[in-house]
Amino acid sequence: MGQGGCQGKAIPGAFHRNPCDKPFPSRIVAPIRAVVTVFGVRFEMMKFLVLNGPNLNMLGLREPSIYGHATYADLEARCHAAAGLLGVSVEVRQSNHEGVLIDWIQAARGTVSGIVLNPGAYTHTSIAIRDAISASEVPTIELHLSNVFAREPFRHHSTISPVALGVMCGFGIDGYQWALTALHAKIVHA
Ligand code: DHK
Repeated sequence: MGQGGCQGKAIPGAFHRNPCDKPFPSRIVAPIRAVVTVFGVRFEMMKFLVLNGPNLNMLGLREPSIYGHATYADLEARCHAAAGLLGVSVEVRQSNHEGVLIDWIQAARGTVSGIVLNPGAYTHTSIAIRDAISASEVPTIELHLSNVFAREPFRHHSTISPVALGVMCGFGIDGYQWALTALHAKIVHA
């Protein structure tokens, strides 16, 4: 079904109310559902993607005074816990390669309801990632662990922000939970 339609069949009493009766703004695609089977019962859930760019695999080891002591495994666990609370499914991925991130963003088109993206240093340089977000038409929240505006001037510019639904920065791994919550609310209440 095309943009603005409802992908999959909503199950009454599933994890969240069915938002399919609401019109979606043109940039926000329909709430795409992933099918999860629990004890033989089929649930359809919204599917989110959390993408992390270069050096985020070093979390916990890398400049902890800036990025915190939480590890990448902690970040993944936080995202899965947040998704559990929201009743959505989430996949958390990391790559040090711009092209890989672009491939994932492109593949999200029509298959994922929303993306939380920490592009790492590509935030400040990558027109290609910005174009991939525009092309995918998947609502995307830009996220940074650190408060980039309190850091070096070269971190104050983002190529991503103009095409992002919103920006979260400065809250460490807590930000991932809040970004997922904000994405969910934005889609459900659109
Ligand atoms: C992570 C990076 O790797 C930096 O290059 C960005 C961002 C900030 C963060 O705070 O998560 O400038």
